[in-house]
Amino acid sequence: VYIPLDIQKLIDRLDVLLEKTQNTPYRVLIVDDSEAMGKASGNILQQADMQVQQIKNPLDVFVSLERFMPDIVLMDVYMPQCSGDEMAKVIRQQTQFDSVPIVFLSTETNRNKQLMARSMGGDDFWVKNMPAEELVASVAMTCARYRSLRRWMSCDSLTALLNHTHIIEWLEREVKRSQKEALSLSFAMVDIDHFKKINDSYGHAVGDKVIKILARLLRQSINGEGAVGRYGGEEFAVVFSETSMIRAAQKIDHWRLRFTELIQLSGDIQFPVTFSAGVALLKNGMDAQQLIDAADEALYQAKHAGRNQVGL
Ligand code: GH3
Ligand code: MG
Ligand code: MG
Ligand code: MG
Repeated sequence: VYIPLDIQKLIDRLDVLLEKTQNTPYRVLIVDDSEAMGKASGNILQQADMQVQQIKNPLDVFVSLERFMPDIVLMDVYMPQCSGDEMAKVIRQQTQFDSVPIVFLSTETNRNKQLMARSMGGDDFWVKNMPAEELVASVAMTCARYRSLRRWMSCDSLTALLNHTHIIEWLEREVKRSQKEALSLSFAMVDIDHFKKINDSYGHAVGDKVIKILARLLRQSINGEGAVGRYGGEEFAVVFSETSMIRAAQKIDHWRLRFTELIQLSGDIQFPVTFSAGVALLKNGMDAQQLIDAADEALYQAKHAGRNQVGL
């Protein structure tokens, strides 16, 4: 027996169930050579508050992946320019699109052909013209699952900060935005002083605790005005959006004093624990790597000048 469901109710329930990670609508890319076929699914998903982009030529898929950044790709299989499974295979060869779910949406009901297509790089195979509720629910569940996976993949497990790859990605995005909109952007590298001594004197577990204390301080202090990532072991990267270098340096200097206090309060370590930092400002024509290098150089100077200070 087919029981019609209220689509919005269903989605609300799924969101609670899957702890939807962000409040932005799911973005769905539909690739189908038949505009009418694509529209049929697209309209249903739009009615469920999803954002839909539709392309007829599979060869346009890379432009959409980059600009539209879909949460899911619904891929037709039979298309004149290039078959959907071939397309999926090519998408999977690009590491940056490795985690986008690709689902085939086709009239093909032959199980073997469906399996063949999935083996090329698709995650699932759905047959076209399924009930609207089922399409909406399936898309929502897949998007929620992958969003939550991606969130965990971008986090460092000890500190829950952005990991190395993702803080660099964040910086690259901010560099582009700042250049385009003529905004100030500052970037800092923060490195705990003589961290080896902490590990050697008190053991790795206490060392981990010190890293966590600094991570929490940095996350709370940046407070949405940028981003913090764990760049490496006891080294952190801080992106200061729309912030001058002097302002960024003042902030870090304040955190520097607070960090030493927090460690003292924790009562674990009997000698003062400090960090050094290097700050750099994005200049015209610089790319993210050059900004990282400049902050690294400033950090090196701070260490060289006696540590426990902020270098410019
Ligand atoms: P400097 O003042 O020059 O920065 O001295 P340092 O001792 O901090 O220098 P270095 O960067 O060479 O040492 C960092 C040490 O941090 C080396 C490594 O064993 C330790 N480490 C890296 N990751 C972790 C971690 O996750 N937990 C702990 N406890 N130690 C770590
Ligand atoms: Mg087709
Ligand atoms: Mg260090
Ligand atoms: Mg270091």
